[in-house]
Amino acid sequence: MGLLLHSAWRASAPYRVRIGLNLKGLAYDYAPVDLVASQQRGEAYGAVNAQHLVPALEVEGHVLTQSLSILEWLEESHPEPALLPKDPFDRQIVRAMCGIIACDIHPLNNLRILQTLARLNVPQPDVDAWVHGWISDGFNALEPMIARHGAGFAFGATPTMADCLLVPQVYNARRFKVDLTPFPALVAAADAALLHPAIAAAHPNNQPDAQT
Ligand SMILES: N[C@@H](CCC(=O)N[C@@H](CS)C(=O)NCC(=O)O)C(=O)O
Repeated sequence: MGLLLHSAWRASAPYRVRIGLNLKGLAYDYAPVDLVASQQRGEAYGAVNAQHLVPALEVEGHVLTQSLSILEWLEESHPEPALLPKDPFDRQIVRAMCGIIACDIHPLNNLRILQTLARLNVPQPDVDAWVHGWISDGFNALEPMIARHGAGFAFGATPTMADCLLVPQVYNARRFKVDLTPFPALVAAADAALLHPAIAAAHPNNQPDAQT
């Protein structure tokens, strides 16, 4: 099966999908989209993803968008190794962890939101407070969940979808210099996950379009 991932090295939504693909052991081709140059807003990329956001995953004539639903597709089409636990209540917890990041943190800190704040002339200290506030708000909810359910990874002792989302969000938090000291369990899980070879390979610095 040929897979082509439209990605951007530092962007967290494609980073989630790279982790998922690597954990499933699936090789893919990489199509870089330059977000700084606004390539995602152009006609060419719009023909791939009408929402003008990365990631998009091309597979067998289909174009899959929305990172969470791509991860769900991966899980359904390639069940092993499983990224969701077997028990329905456990699966729900993993999906809730994903929801905190994908629905309640990331959309508020996305590039287009930060560019909107800049256009509205919001002073930089207020932008920083916005970013830090929403990340910390979500992490406040995640920390006790990971402390309770994590056992090396965010949930349990093997990587799940929660790690696919947590690792990029912690990368983002560090990039924006968020104080992570109130979140020891969360940080420990994210840092442990980074040692997993499949997750390490998905790191922004290891992408063909990395600018370090
Ligand atoms: N909910 C979408 C979010 C996708 C998204 O926001 N991607 C960001 C990069 S992390 C993007 O393409 N931003 C470009 C922009 O804001 O113009 C998903 O999970 O795939």
